[in-house]
Amino acid sequence: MSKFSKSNLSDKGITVVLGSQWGDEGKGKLVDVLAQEAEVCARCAGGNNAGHTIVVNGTKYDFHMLPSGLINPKCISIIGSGVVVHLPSFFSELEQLEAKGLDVKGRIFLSNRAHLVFDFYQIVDGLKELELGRSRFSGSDERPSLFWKSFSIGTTKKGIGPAYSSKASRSGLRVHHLSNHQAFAEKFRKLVANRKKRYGNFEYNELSTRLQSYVVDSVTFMHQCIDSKKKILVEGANALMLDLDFGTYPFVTSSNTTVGGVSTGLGIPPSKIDKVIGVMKAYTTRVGGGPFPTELLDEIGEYLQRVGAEIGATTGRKRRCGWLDLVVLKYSTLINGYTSLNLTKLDVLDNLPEIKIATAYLLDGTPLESFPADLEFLEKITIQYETLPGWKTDISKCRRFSDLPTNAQNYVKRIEKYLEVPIEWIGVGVRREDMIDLK
Ligand code: 2SA
Ligand code: GDP
Ligand code: MG
Repeated sequence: MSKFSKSNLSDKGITVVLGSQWGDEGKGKLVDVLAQEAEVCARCAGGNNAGHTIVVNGTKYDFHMLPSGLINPKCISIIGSGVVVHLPSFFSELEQLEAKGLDVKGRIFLSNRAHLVFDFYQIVDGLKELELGRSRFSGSDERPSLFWKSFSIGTTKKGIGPAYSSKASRSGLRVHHLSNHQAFAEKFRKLVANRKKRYGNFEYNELSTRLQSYVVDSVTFMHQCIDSKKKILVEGANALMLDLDFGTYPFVTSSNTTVGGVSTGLGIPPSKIDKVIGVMKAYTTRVGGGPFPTELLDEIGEYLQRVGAEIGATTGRKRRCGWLDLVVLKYSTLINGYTSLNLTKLDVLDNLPEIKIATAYLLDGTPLESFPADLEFLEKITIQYETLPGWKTDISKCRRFSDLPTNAQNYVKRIEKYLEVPIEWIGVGVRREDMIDLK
């Protein structure tokens, strides 16, 4: 039984949790809360570039490739065909969870259509970053990550881009290839031979025998779960502004992190999706390179980084911080069609005397209709901000909307009004229970 009075998950179809900004909004925490009711939790895109941090009963869990639903001992998890899988990381993440006392046996499955990430993809990823960074910043002391015009993407160097590139160019290897050792070895040799010319010699340890008990046809698996009316939760990774098509290209990840990725990454029709929950931070962060219109390079940015503990869960990099950007959120809402929102980390704003929200991008005084495709536009715009008074009160113990100070309530209401989407949860701390349920 859920501790919440009303059901969190749809009983009419699949519930999806997606990042609505540049990632690290707190998707993992919401997935953990919702997974208390879920029978199945699925990942559909990305790989172990993701980092979802969850704190339960004083234990901190960092999920990268595995679905966060694994914390619920009754929840089965599946990694869909849209995910790219680095097998050594898959096994080491499983071992880390087991070391923390989670029994994952028989509860985690992997699509036979998922593409493999090889160690050499990670090397290629790193070398490409080096090349890109160098091309613009050689001989400069400037911090490339602060300049979106830096050609370096600031990837996690987990080999995500090279793996999806191989997939798109039809030379990738998938999980099912591992079941035929000889054919796999031959294909792998070919793949490496192509890269060798440029990036030297690579080796890969075969983990195929160990893997077999985890492998399923995820299309059959998902549709059996749908037909038997199981409660299904999909955990998005990364976020809308990092989507390969709709994000700040080329400063994006290499998968579809938007709602379309749920269908393509799991083999389920959009009509089976009922709820799409957008997770949004009460301010904005971005890790890696690329444009960030509301970025704060001052002491408020430092405050948000420090108080929000904004450090990459996968790479340990400091996350860049700035004001909430409703232009981004509106664009995000258009694409993902959120049925509700989880506003997170509102507590991080507790000590600010005033808080700004970006409400429009102005070009020669006229608001842009939406977030621009051409990043050069961002150089020409001015940002229209609204300033709201802060609340200067610790809200971490608030559990009902009415417990929040009036100024915090007004901040929430302003966001809801602008986006025209109901906020159903508000995060006020890192722990599972630090959540206001507005339903
Ligand atoms: P990649 O590695 O090819 O996917 O990198 C491409 C861009 O996508 C960004 N990216 C992320 N942004 C936020 N969070 C991510 N996960 C980790 C976390 C990040 C970390 O939870 O903190 O630890 O640094 C994530 N993964 C990829 C990346 O920064 C590039 O801008
Ligand atoms: P994800 O990638 O979207 O799952 O987010 P991450 O786990 O990478 O980053 C979110 C961070 O914020 C994690 O360290 C969470 O423990 C923390 N967090 C989540 N929700 C809240 C909240 O409401 N308040 C505070 N203070 N921290 C939160
Ligand atoms: Mg994260």
